[in-house]
Amino acid sequence: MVTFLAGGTGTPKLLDGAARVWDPVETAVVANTGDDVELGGHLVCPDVDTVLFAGGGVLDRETWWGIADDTTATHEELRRLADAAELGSGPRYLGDEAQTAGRDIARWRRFSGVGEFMEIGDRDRAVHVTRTSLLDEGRTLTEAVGSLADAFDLEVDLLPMSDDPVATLIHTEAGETIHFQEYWVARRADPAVADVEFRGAADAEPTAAVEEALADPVVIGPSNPVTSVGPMLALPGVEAALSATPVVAVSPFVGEEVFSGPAADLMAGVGRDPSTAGVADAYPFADAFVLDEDDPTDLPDRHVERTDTRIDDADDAERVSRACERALAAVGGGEAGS
Ligand code: FO1
Ligand code: CA
Repeated sequence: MVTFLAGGTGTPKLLDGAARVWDPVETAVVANTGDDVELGGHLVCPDVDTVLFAGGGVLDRETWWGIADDTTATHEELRRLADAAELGSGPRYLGDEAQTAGRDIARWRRFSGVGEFMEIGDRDRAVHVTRTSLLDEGRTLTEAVGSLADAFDLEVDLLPMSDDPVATLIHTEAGETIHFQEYWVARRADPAVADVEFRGAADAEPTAAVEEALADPVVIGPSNPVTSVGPMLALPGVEAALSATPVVAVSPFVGEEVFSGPAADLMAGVGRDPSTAGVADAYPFADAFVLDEDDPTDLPDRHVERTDTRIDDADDAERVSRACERALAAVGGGEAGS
């Protein structure tokens, strides 16, 4: 058995080749839910859904979110209605504390559907309607995602990190507090980041299924350590569980160069070195690292495997997966060379 921690695009790209190395039926994928938003009444779980759609063979691989060739008729009509009625544009937070049973957390991820600031495809929306309806019927998020995984014929066990809400909030240098999706989608990662907060994480729990999965050897793909992996590490008990099991992490950096995305700005924003060395500091529990062959970083107290870590296709993902497998074998997490 092996468990991946997934968020953003880094680990999902690695998973494309992981099935050639580890039996997908014996693979668990714990997905970040700090990016989740309730938008127009529907719970959108971007990092869960990237794994869901990739595993189901329907992911839009240009963007690494949403469903390939999806239509956007409903989204366009939502925009048209807002324009026509001059309702304005951009994210609109819903702050009704009465609906949140005194918990401040939910409203930080709850947005009006007016003008729909994120583009939700028509088929993608069907997933959000189904998920939200299952929650409304009393299922947990883990159960709802399990049903969606059945619908997409997923082989891996896809586990949201928690059934409790956690909201990744960006504190900007300008003094604002905004949800990650406002920072990323509406502001195009433009505001300078002063700090990142995982609101609700201290009161949230990893699920029993996640706790069980974290007893197996763990692979952290080249996901962004701050907003993709950080929310999982902020849950009570997760770092302790990772300290007690073999863990290999793939650096999303080559030295100080990041492959893609906002990882460097976010690392700097939370006071970490935007580099492989900074990732190693963020993952003190990681026994091993897979680093790019051109990465000059020396990690004397960890086992290091080197390969070309750029992942553009399934063959690249298989190569990096094999390096992870060798690294895990070296630190007591299974056999190499299968
Ligand atoms: N990213 C964008 O840049 N623009 C969008 O309009 C957008 C919509 C969207 C809808 C559903 C979904 O699951 C993801 C979506 N994303 C969009 C991606 C998302 O903002 C981030 O890439 C992830 O949260 C980071 O992991
Ligand atoms: Ca460990």
